[in-house]
Amino acid sequence: MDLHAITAHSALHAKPSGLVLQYGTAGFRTKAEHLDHVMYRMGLLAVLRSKQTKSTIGVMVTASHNPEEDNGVKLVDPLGEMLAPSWEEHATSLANAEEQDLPGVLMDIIVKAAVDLQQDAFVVIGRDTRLSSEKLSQSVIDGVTVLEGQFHDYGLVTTPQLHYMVYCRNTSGQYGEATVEGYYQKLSKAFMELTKQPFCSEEEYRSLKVDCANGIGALKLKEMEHYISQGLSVQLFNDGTKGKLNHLCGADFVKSHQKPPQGIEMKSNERCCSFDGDADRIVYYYLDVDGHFHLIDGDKIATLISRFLKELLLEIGESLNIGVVQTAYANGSSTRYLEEVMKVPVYCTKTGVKHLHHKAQEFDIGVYFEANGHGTVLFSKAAETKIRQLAKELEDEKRKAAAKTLENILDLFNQTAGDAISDMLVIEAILTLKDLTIQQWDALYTDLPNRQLKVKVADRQVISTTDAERQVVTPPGLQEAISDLVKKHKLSRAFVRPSGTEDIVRVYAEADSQENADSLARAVSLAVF
Ligand code: NG1
Ligand code: ZN
Repeated sequence: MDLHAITAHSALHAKPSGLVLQYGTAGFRTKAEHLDHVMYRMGLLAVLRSKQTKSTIGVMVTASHNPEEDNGVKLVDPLGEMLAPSWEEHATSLANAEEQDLPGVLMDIIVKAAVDLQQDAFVVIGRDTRLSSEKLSQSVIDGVTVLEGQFHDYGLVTTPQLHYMVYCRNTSGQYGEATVEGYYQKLSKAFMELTKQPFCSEEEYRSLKVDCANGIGALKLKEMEHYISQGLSVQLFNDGTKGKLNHLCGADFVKSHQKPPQGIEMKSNERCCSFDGDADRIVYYYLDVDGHFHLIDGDKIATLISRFLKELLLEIGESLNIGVVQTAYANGSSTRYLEEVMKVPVYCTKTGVKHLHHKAQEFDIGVYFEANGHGTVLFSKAAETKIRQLAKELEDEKRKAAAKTLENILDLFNQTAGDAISDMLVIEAILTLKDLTIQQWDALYTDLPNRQLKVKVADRQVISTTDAERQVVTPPGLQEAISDLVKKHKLSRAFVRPSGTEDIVRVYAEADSQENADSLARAVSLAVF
């Protein structure tokens, strides 16, 4: 390790003195102009992590649904999952080391994590379409090469595509080929097999309007279009040719404003969906004949999928266990429907997909979705083996066909991360196979009116929580105040937590009417102040 080179290159990516950043829910995120040093250092860290795990590590440059001016970076661990928590701490100390302390902090990590410097290292890099992303990813590469790591730059890819690449590379191609074509081939093969049945050809099912948030999803969907065009015709809006990234469009805008994005033409009852800026989230929606907007969020996506999976298992006659994982933001109606009507066990974890992902790994089939549309379905190795075996060996034709459908669904889901493209294809396949319209899907249950607000406070870290963020621990008195406010309404619930990606406190409230949800959210915001 050439400390002199590390310091010399670091000077080209100098850290603004005094700037402190935290590796949060989704890595580092802030204004792009403050991130150059972080990128260089995450290049260094990725090499160390790669040496330690003897695996390929991913680095994704994106700030997802945040404004164009922002950027961010996160590391992807060997199996395509989020970086291990102990390494998040290393990431934070490395990013915050002042220039002169950098070699010391680096050595400290090497010792603490028992990194064997003689090991080879391989890092794969991806980025979103932000103007700042290209230069920032070059800084990552600078960090990788100064530590003599090998790398492959995938350039413009969606976040879940980069997760997929990491997993493919670390499983010797068993999961799929580690190229974007490999990704399109794997997904489209499963999708086309699912939708090839003759009754699946009705026009109504075959067209979908997609708001791409003016982000990477547009480029990738265009590339993929011809692979799936026999089964689905997608019409792209906000494809980045005119509008600004995530501005008045995209999944986060639609979910938080509960209204259609700008730049999409919607006719009543047409099925529409929105991706976020790095295409790892998706929400659906439509306008009814009266022009009312209906949002179908991550909770309803999870419900559609788990219902479908449960029915398939019943047809196959196989008792694999299914669990659904949500966060405190899940609409109360969805939890009730899953538990009481569908009789599926539901678990609540802290916000951030790494928590949901981890919990979902406990089941044969773990369905996890955040209300904002970030999620996927995980199949345990044993469940996967069983499903593939059933699809091959079952003698009863009907059961065999159901097992084959389940096998294709398994292949269509991205097992590493929430993926807007993969989720969209799964949903489209399910609607087609079940002959369901978007209205019928929406009618599974009625969302409780809800409101999310952001509150700016001097120090958001004074708020700490427990019970998967549903209860406040500190500051004293705040939980009592919230509980008293909640009691004033029917079917109500409210909680607050410090955001892991923005310098704000988030307030969530739901109640029996929109007016009550709004006023509860406002009252709770005042209590936070
Ligand atoms: P924070 O800022 O910690 O609430 C937000 C989302 C998360 C997750 C991350 C990462 C909400 C309420 N929070 O986290 O679900 O997606 O961003 O992108 O939607
Ligand atoms: Zn995202």
